[in-house]
Amino acid sequence: MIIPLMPIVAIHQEPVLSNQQKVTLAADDLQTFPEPPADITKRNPGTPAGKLATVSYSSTTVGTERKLNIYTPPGYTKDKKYPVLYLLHGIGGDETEWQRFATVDLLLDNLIKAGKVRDVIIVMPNGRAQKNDKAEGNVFAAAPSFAVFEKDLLTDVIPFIEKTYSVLPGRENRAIAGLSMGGGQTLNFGFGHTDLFSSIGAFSAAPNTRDAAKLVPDPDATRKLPLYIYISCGAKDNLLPISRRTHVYLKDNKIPHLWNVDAHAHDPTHWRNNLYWFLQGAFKPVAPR
Ligand code: FER
Repeated sequence: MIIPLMPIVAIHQEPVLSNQQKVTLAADDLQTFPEPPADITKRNPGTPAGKLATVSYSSTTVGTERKLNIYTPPGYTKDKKYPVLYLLHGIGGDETEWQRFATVDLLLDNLIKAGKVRDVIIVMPNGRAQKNDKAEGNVFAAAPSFAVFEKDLLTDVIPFIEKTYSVLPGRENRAIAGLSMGGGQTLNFGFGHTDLFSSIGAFSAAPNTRDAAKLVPDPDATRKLPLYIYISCGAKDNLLPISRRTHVYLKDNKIPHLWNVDAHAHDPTHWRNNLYWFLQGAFKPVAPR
């Protein structure tokens, strides 16, 4: 009998960044949030389960049908309306990455059951806005398409979600967060569209992050907005200076934000843990000061 060989499928990971141990910490690079309990993504048989689905939308930006993953909370019904988090992956990922790295469905089921997070929809799109949006070959070559994704998100993804799902309108009900390239997209798109988003969460933001003065050109106006800003990076991640320069600018300009430097590197544990803490403050904007 001939047993067919299974094809070897390459599972993409975020790039392993070199010299991770050589990061020098500044005095206020502190761990604001503790390590979460070990069981935050444990499947608990008695806990109501949300649904994870893959759906397609027509992208006028790219000119193709594109896929996104979406989590709807337990008991999701058209009779209620829900806030939405747009959650963006890294340079080596796609719409499946957050689920693979953080088991978003189990994380949310547990947070909702514990009363720590409201019923919320999580949209995980593919942030590589080009015809071939697979994470293949030299993943860095697709970096420009992560900027093009701003248009796809605003003109294609959000309108599709808001007409297809039972969604609360308004900036106070939209959050954006992401890891690495997706963290840079989050800061660029989030600060660029504070009329659309009230919560911004960037974990291990990559060098696609705009310079802070371009990101927040009018600090006096931004300071007055009800805006929840959460920035994190691992102490062993050599991209730390990117996040730190954003944090320092916000701090110097007295713009309220959270800054969490934990002991991790450029890795899924950092992303899962910081999504866990970010979510517990999202949709509850910090009062203007
Ligand atoms: C870079 C280093 C890292 C870069 C992007 C990344 C575009 C992204 C890493 C990731 O998403 O994990 O110089 O330039």
